[in-house]
Amino acid sequence: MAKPKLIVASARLPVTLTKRHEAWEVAPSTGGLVTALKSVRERREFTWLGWPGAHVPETERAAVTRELNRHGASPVFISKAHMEGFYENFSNEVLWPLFHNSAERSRFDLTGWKAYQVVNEMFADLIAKVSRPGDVVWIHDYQLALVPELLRRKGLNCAIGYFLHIPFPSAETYRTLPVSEAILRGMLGADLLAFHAYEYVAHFRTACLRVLGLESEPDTLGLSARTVQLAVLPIGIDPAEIREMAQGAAARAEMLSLRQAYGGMKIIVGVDRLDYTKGIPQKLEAFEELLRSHPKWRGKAVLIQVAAPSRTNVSQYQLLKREVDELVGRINGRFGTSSYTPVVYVNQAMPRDRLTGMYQAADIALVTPVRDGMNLVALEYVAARGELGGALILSEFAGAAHCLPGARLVNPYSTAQVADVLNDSLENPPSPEAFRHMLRFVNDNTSTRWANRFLDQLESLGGQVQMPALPLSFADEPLASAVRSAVRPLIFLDYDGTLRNYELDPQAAAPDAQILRVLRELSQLSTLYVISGRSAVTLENWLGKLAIGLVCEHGLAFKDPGGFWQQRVSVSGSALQRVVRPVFEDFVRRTPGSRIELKQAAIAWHYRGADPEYGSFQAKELLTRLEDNLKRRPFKVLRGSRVIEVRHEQVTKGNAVRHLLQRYPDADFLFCAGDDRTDEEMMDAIPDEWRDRAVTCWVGGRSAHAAYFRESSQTLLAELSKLARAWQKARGEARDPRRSEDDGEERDSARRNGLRGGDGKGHRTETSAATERTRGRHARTGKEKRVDGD
Ligand code: ADQ
Repeated sequence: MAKPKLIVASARLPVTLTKRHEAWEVAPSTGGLVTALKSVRERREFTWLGWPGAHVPETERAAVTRELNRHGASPVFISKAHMEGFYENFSNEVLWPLFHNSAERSRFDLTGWKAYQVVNEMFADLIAKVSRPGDVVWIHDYQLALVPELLRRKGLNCAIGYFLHIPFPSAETYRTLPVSEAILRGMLGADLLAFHAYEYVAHFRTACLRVLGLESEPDTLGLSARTVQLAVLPIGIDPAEIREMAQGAAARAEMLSLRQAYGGMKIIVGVDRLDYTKGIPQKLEAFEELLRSHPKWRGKAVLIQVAAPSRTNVSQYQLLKREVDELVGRINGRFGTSSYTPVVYVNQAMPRDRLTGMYQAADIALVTPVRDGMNLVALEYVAARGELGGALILSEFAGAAHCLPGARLVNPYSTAQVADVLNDSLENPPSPEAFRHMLRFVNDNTSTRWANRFLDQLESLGGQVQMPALPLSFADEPLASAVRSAVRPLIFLDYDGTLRNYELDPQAAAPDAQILRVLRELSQLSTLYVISGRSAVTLENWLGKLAIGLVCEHGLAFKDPGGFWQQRVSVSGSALQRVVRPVFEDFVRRTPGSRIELKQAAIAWHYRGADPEYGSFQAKELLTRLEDNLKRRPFKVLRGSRVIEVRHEQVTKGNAVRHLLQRYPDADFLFCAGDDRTDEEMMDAIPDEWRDRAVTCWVGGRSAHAAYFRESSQTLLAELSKLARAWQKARGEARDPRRSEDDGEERDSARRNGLRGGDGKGHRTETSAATERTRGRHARTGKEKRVDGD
């Protein structure tokens, strides 16, 4: 079977677009990513999306698109103003410095952020347009961090992968970003999130914990509806291409000319983009220190520093250029002679084959970024030297330091240390063994293998990401006919995360006017239950005025529409009090900011208010303690979002659903929606004989437990509103909605829909006054089931 299509998105298309004689010409360019994807492109259908690198007038866009399509590329046309905000400001002046641990350089600006959102949306729109279900989407780098989540919101049924080419900063630095939450949520839209080094994964996990309160494992992060895979995949280069270049005329000429020019001298090379992350001033200072503290190298060692101009219109880069110019002048003035120039500074991009020749001529490569995602120059030096061997002095703050154990690692901020290591490397021949170690890594971890590993891992998640669930739409068949023919519909809805977004403070999640309106409309047309983990008191306060059924504490007690509260399961709670409460109290004492919540049949330990990392650590220990204490007792431990809850095993939403379905056997349509683990129980409890009349919906993404999904509470509510209108239309009952504000109408509405309880007696309908009297009270019935932990 042919592989699904691959859609790659990067800020910039790997092409050069030029207008010549009124016609646009496309010249494919090379680069690490192009090489990495070369063999993938040959094996499967492929499209590359990105900005084409030129501003194309509206009238010429169709022609340019056609031309780019011929090269397997699709352009995202971005206006000059948007490009300035999206690329120059937000990407390069905000995210770039911040992600390289330099918060003080980061210049947040609302206009840039808005443009970033707009452009990310444009990418997501185009991906949605060119993709088919089952395709694979691979998004690259910090410029497109929002795209994964935007695609998910569009309900794209594709595997979504994201690779970050730059470091992820420490959580302390990351939190200074004013839109830290949005960027994390954007990235978390991916099924697979990969980084160059585990250090970045660790920072990312801490940021998710501290900013979003999300816990994770080293390789996975569980969201309510799905799991995000985290991976360490350091990028590689194409060593064969470098070996080939090394044999070519340009490389050989470069090498010979350098050897001739600096005969008898040791050659140290530095090759970088002229960027403040690359540590060029620090490198120059270390070389100056070498010449100062080890005078024997004056006239005997030369530093050839090639610095390709970069982002030249950004002021910080202009300042850096001036600083480097001055430093070079100072060193050459201080130690140079008429026949010796200590620093040879080339402020240009050099052709790759000449760079290869330069590496071949160099005794030492000096790579000292103050922060770098990976650093390809280090890998290129190793590949170019090959069997010649050589010495690589590498900053411990480059991702490459995690992969090249044969390198001499240095702290670029320590001028004296770098100077000493330089001296040592100049004095002593490099260890061939250490170099072979690095060469093996470079030869094994080629860019092609890196790309294949990423795609294999992304596609191996297939079962998880390509779930058959469809976006819920009551207007589309077969749902539309099922809705039209439903005479006795039944609706089960979870509350938190399904009807209402989560709030940091659970008590702040009261229903808004829209939720109340939708529930009210539906209650007049169906039998509706809100099935929640919340207490009866909270549900009563928030929803008690509506003519809907309520199920509290995951099924402990229920109230029929317009009826009394009844406890379905009787629990004494004494075992919970005796066995679990002391343990929880101990953890409250030991974990500042945490607290206990006592429910009728459950005890919960909330640690959202505790230090996020310490809270998670304590939660793990608490789980181990509970496992020991609760052996062979009928309790279930439930891990929610920053909460651990212990409750009787009989009290589950699944049991509540089974119970309700037995009471409504003549329902001809069941709609059930939820968003978290406890709702999986609810969906899984629907018996087979109900399947052909049941519609299940997951909120927040796809789930194996539901046939349909909606992206958010907002979109579910909109759909439920449409459902109500469809029924109103079908029953010719469309009424002025303002009238339903009246409580009296609500009381009547419970009776109006045709559904009766399965005991043949229907459920009790109370007067408004009686409902008030019983509000929040748990009336025991003779039929309740008694369970206890003793
Ligand atoms: P960059 O920041 O661009 O990439 P780097 O990994 O060093 O950094 O790649 C630079 C490339 O440009 C290399 O292939 C190098 O040979 C070339 N280059 C550098 N200076 C040059 C010059 N003067 N003339 C010509 N060519 C020059 C981002 C991240 C990195 C990560 C890569 C890949 O910042 O950390 O390694 O993506 O993921």
